[in-house]
Amino acid sequence: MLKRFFALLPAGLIYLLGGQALAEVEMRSKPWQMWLQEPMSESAIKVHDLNLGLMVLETVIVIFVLALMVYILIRFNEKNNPVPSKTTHNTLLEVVWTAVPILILVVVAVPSLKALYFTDSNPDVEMNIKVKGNQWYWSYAYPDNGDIEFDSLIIPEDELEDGQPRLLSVDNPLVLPAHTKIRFLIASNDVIHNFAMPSLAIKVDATPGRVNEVWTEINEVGDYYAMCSELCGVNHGFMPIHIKAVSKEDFAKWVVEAKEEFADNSSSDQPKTIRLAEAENVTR
Ligand SMILES: [Cu+2]
Repeated sequence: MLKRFFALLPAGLIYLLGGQALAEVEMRSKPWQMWLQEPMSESAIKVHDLNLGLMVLETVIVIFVLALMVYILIRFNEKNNPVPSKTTHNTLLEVVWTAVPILILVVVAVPSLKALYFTDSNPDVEMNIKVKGNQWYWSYAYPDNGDIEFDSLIIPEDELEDGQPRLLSVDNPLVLPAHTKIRFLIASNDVIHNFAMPSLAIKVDATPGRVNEVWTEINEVGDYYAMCSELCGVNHGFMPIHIKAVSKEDFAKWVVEAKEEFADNSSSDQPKTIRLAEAENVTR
C-alpha cells in the first residue's frame, strides 16, 4: 500500500497543484526495474500482498538459518570444540524441525489458495473477450459487443511513432473498459502461447484445442503492455500485448467505431503475412 502511495504521489501532486485530471498510467517493465509492476487490479493487489508476505517470511527463515550456521561454525569448530560429542539423535528436536516447516507450509497455503481462487473465475463478469494466439500475433474478439474481431500485430521498429515503446506497441490494441469485470477466454490457433499482463497479475497459457479462462477488473485508465510469455517459435519475442483501458463512455464510443473499422474482418482464422518477417531482426 505504501509503495503504491509513493508511486501515485507525483500524479497526485500534479492533480492538486494544477487541478488537472490524473495522468493516464503506463504499465510496462522499465529499465533497471527491481520490483514487480504496480498492481492495477484487485487480483494483482492480492498477488502482490501475498508476494510481499512471503518475502518477509522467507527473509526471517533465511536469517534464522544463517544465524544457526554461523553459530555452528564458531561454537563447534576444531579450536573451540576439540572433543566433539558423539550424540546422534534428539527426538524432540527432530519432531520440531519436521513439524515447524509443515506448519509454515499449511499457514502459507491459506492466503495462497485464497488468492488463487479469487483470480481463477468470477460469476459476475460483465463482458467476455476471446483471445487467440497465433504464430506470431494475437487475435481478439468481442462477442458481447457485436462480434468485433481483429488481429493485433507488432509495429516494426522503423514505423514507431513518438511515445510508442519498442517491441511492445501493436497496430490494434485490445481496447477494454476500466472498472468492468471482464472474462478472457484464451485459446490458440497453432502452438502454445501465453497471454500475460504482469500489472493485472494475468499469465495464462493459450493452448490449441482448449479454452482457458481468467478475469480482471482494471482499476485505472491507461496503457498496459506485456508480451507472449511462452516460447512459441522464432518470432516469440515479437508478439506483444497492449491493453488500452478506457472509461466506460469511451469504450462505448470505440465499439461504434470499431464495428465499422473491422466490419469486413473475417481473416483471423487464416494465416497472415507477418509484417515483422520482413524486418531485419528476424533471421529466417
Ligand atoms: Cu506466442
